[in-house]
Formats: sequence, structure tokens, C-alpha cells
Amino acid sequence: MSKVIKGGTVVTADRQWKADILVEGEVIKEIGPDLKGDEYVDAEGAYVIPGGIDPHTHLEMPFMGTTAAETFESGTWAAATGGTTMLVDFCLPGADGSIKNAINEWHRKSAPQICSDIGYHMAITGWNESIFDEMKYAVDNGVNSFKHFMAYKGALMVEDDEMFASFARCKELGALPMVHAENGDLVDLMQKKFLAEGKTGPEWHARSRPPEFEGEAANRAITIADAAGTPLYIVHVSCEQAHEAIRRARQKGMRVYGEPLIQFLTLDESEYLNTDWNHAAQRVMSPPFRGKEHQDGLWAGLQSGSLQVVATDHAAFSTEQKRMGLQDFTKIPNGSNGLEERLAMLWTYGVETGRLTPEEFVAATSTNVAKILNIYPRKGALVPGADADIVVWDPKISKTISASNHHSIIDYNVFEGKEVSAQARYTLSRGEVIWAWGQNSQPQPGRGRFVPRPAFSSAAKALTKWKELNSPRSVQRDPLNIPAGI
Ligand code: DUC
Ligand code: ZN
Ligand code: ZN
Ligand code: ZN
Repeated sequence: MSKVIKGGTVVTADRQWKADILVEGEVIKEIGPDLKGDEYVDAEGAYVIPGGIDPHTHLEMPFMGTTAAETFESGTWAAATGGTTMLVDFCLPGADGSIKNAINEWHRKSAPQICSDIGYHMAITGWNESIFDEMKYAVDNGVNSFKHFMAYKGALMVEDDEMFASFARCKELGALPMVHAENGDLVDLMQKKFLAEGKTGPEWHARSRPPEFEGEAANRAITIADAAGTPLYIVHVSCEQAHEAIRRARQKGMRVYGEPLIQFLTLDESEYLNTDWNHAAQRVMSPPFRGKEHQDGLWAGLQSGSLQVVATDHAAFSTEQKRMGLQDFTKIPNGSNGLEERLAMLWTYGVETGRLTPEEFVAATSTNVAKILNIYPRKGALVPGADADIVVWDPKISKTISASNHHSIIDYNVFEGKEVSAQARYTLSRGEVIWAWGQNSQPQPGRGRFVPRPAFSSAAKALTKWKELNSPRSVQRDPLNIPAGI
């Protein structure tokens, strides 16, 4: 069966033009005028864009004494309704620390549930020889990026020497190191100080982790990546301090990527001053929403290319779960929603305002993600042979975002009340229409697939032995002794 997406304006990361798209089976067969097929998908008056790819989600992740409420089923469905056809979820090793077991556990949870395609990043939450070995297992099994938490002291945080060793291992394997950049020691100190002073409310969350702490960590991670000779992807860039570090590194010629979140572009720290405890706590995430003065810089970064992608860090906890921190803001599970709203919010606040072109919108929501995460052009592209992950994006459907009409499992929405000026009229995942505006019928859970992301071809060929990378706490600081060469 073939389908033709008919009458729309095709928008890619570099141009837009009037054309039909012929889909055969799961892939794009042809793009051109007046194409014929067995079925037609109406794109008159709409843009036709590559399906959104959210590079950063936490579905069903065990975290801070609970588990993120958004499931793989509700998350991928919510994503599809908002024009996102693929997400890359963070796989977190369990108590045994095993990367292999974590991947199997994520497959076990996700496979029967996913409505569209997914990939994984792996979190590095410690450092020892089996982690070193299992990083190769991850890359061999389609997980080519590793996230390092510089915050969450005593839980997930890794030290600088561990990061260096892990980054060097990434270099050998052709994998991409990523960081959650916040100075975890200083956050921990500030949290303890505030609690000791009886400052227990959610408004102290943001104050305990100011932008300077993020900027310091971003600079430190960049230094470590430079020493290890690797590129670096900095997740959830929220502030000018971190952005400035990225700009400086890129100017030096380093491949440093920055990922602002749609929340940081459109919401700010005044949310934490809301007198309704629930409202403030629902917005507690790390890094926190920042002062408005940080937003212009993030938008400028997307325009100029110093920031490349827009993500959500979708980690959705119910209000009930948030209330674990009623007496102590450090116990509020960190995370907020956005998977469903990312495209509509970026369109409304980016394209409609003239900050971004439609092509830049496509780059930030899809194409750049696919390139940086090494799944391009299978994903993120409208070209013959690519997966037919396609969205008919209708700039005439407006909507008010609300928990009362969203598809997420949680009972609130951090964008509640925001008017958005565009929506997905149709979302296709590998050729199948999985969302049609006004119909609201969910696709078959389990139809989605895990998309392996291969190692980057620039991987150094010679594999360093564990011994050469040294053991934890004894990594050589002598720059002449850095393995794998810089
Ligand atoms: N930050 C969050 O807010 N939630 C999940 C993990 C993270 O780093
Ligand atoms: Zn993080
Ligand atoms: Zn509220
Ligand atoms: Zn995250």
C-alpha cells in the first residue's frame, strides 16, 4: 500500500517547497509534484515536516525514591499527538550498576508499550572495570551516547576523574559523552544550608542551584572533554553562563553541543513563587527554570547555531508524587512535562514571533537531533529511503494547552493555559498514520521499535586497555599521559 501526502509545503532544515510525498511501506519513496498512490493524506494549507525527535526523556525512570509516572505507552502516544515520532530515553543502571542489565530492563519495559520509535542514552553513574567493559556492550547494541551527572551528590553524581576516564572510553568506542552540568557539591551545600535555616519550600529549589553552578560545571565538562579529545553534548542548557561556555568552546573549534529545553525558552523562575505549593512543586526540575533574562540568549543561540536542538527532559511526576517533598524541597521529585507540547510551543514562541524560520524549527526539533545522535538520514530527513516519520503541521489549528485535554498521564501541565497556534494534523510513524487531529485514536502499543544508533565513524580504532585508563581515583592528571592522544 502506498500513500501520498498531498498538497503541502515540504519544509526541511534547509528549504521549503510545494511537493507531494509518496510513502511506500515504511519509507519515503519519492518527493515531487502530482504524485499518485493508493491512499491520500491531506496536507493542503499545511507544512510537511520530518517527525519531531525529542533527544531527552525519562519515561518510567526510578528516581528520587519514586518512578516517573509517564509510561512508555502514554509518553510515546502523547509525543505522537504533538508531532514527535521518536524520543531518546535515558537508561539508568539499577542497584547492580550493570549497563547490560539496564538496557535489557529498558527493552523489557518499553517494547510492549511504545507507539512510536525510541532510542536510548546510557547514564554513567559510577566508574569501575565492568562499567568500562559494558560501555562497549552498549555501543555494540545501539546505544552510542553516555550521560554523566555532575549533580545529585551521593546518588548519581560522578567525579571529574571518573568523567575523564569515561570520556576517554567514549572516544575509543565512537560514542558521544553527555553531561548534566551543575556543580553537585555546591548544590548539596546550599540545600543543607537552606534546610538548616528552615527554608523548606519549593521556592528554595531554584535558589539552591543558581546559574553560576551550571556555568561552572559546563566549563569543567568542556575542559574534561578537551583533555580527553572528545566532543561533548550538554543536556538541558538553561542559562547564559552555560551557553557562554559552549560558545567559547565552539569558537575554539571544539564540537560542543547545547540542548535548551522548551520549558527554559518559555517559562521562568517566577513560577516557583506561586503561593500554591502544588503549582511551584510541579515545576521543580533540575536545572530549574531561570530568570527571564536568560531566555533571549537561548533563543539567540538557536538562531546563530551555538545551541542546536530543543528537548524536553520530559520527567513527569504526578502531584501526589511531588508531595513527597511537602516538608523538604530537596525531596520533590525533579522533573516536568513537555513531550507533547515541544513543537507547538517552539512554533508559537519561536516561528510565530519571527525568532526562528520554519527551517530552523525543523533543524532544532528533528534534523539536528538525528545528525548529532547519528541516526541521520534514516530519521530527521525527508528524502527517498528515509523512514516515513512525517508530520502534517497545521499552522491554522490553535489550542489552549491544558491537563484537561493533553495525552500525558499526569494530572497537570506546566504549560497550562498557554495558547499555541499550530498542531499536528497528521503524524505518520514509518508510514502509518498514528495521529489524526480530531480522531484521538491511539495506535497499537508495541508497534514502535528500538532504533539502534551506531558508533560514530570517527571512533579511534585502537582500543585502550582498562589498565591504561587507570582505576578510580588514580587517573593521571599529567597531561602528557592522557590516553588516546589530543
Ligand atoms: N533533571 C530533572 O529535572 N529530572 C530528571 C533528571 C534531571 O536531571
Ligand atoms: Zn539532567
Ligand atoms: Zn497553578
Ligand atoms: Zn534528564
